[in-house]
Amino acid sequence: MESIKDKFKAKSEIVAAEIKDLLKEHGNRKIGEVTLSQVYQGMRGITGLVTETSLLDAQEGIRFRGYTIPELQEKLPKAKGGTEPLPEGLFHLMLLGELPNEQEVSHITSVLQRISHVPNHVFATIEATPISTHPMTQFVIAIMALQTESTFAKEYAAGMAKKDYWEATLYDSLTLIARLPRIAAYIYRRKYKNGDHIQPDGLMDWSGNFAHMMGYDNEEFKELMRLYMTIHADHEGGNVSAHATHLVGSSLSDPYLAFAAGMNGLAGPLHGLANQEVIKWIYEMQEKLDTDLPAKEQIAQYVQETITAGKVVPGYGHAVLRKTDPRFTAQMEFGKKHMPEDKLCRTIWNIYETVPPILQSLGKIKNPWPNVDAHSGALLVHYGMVEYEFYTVLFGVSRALGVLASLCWDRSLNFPLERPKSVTTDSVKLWLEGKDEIWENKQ
Ligand code: CMX
Repeated sequence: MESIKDKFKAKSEIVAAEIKDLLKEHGNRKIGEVTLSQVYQGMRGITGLVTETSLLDAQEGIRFRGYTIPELQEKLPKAKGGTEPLPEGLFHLMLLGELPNEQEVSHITSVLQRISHVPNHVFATIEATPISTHPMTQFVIAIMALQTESTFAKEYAAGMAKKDYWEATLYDSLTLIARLPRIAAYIYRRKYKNGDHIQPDGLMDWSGNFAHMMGYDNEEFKELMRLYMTIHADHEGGNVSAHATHLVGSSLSDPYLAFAAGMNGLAGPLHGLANQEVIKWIYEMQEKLDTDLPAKEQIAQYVQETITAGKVVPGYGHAVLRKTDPRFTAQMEFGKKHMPEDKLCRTIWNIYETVPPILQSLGKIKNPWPNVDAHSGALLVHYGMVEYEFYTVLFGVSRALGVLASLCWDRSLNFPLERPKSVTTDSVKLWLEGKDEIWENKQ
């Protein structure tokens, strides 16, 4: 822990000084203009946040501290005998801005192992929910139960000075990341495997141990988890889970409260829940067409029916991306390498060839291409994880790496309470009539 802490402190002091100079010299420079449509339509394209951990390019996709997914796959340390990156390494990269070597990654793995013990009351809280409770709801409830462990909350109550916020945030973030796999695996085994729980293996890497606790000791599945935990970790700062974590954290709610807020956002079907929706939608299509390998013409027909019914095609479209999501491509490559004949994967690839032109023909969708959620479920089903309601929990465990690394930066850079201006439609009308200067910044 000490070495991560010391390196983060040194790095954040440098960045804080750079930002201070940057704002002194350029603080008044305009970064863009805002239209009325943007205000009404989800603030698309308005730059209003700083998130250090990753940056999304509409054409190219995500870069984590400047590195694309294929670059991460090449450069980040791997598990022994593996070819996919260890997500602990990505956390190091996002937190410290530097690619780690093998030793640095093993250090993070062993720190996480040491602080991974989940107190019993968290399991008791999960057990208090009806078994039918959605896994994401159980996950959020468990995170809230774990909040009793927050160092930030305790130290704040004891009068912690502002300059020390980052340290308590880092400690809480690492503790949460260490414990989430055990919590998620507990929910999985409780809901789907008759409560037959599997103890952690203290010698395994973070994702390998997660796979093990869920009951998947197949080496290939562990590799999938390493890839999965890497590619879902971060998608710059404006997406719902990252933004909600940042927003709630800005009121100095501790990392547990802030992360739970992010997870509530991830549980929405237009965001992380889309991974469950994709498989549910395909299962419904298979049932309706009475085949486990529908032809492209049948898929096209089913897509039309979905659209006519006023529903979205899950796994397609994106608020920022305008090309195929490289996270989709990374999973497709994993599928082509490990399960080229898998019928569900072949269906995903057929959907990929069928859906974009249909969506494009609607004339309103900005991005007809698949996002990360279009592929993930099929790979999980291949290894036997068919319980699609659980998929968003996997996304959530991964997302902790990015949003909590960002929260550490928020506190170390002393970012203030987030409080954008809102308006009413009546005030917009007055403004249009020249009677009220709502955007003239009267505050
Ligand atoms: N199927 C059908 N219609 C779609 C669509 C899809 N997959 N994606 C967008 N559209 C529609 C929108 O509903 C909107 O229609 P209206 O004008 O009638 O309301 C229109 O096309 C324009 O939307 P857009 O500007 O292209 O997309 P947005 O930025 O508003 O929304 C997103 C982005 C992701 C919410 C949307 O594409 C969607 O609902 N996709 C399906 C759900 C999904 O896969 N979500 C996961 C995203 C990745 C993640 O966060 O995990």
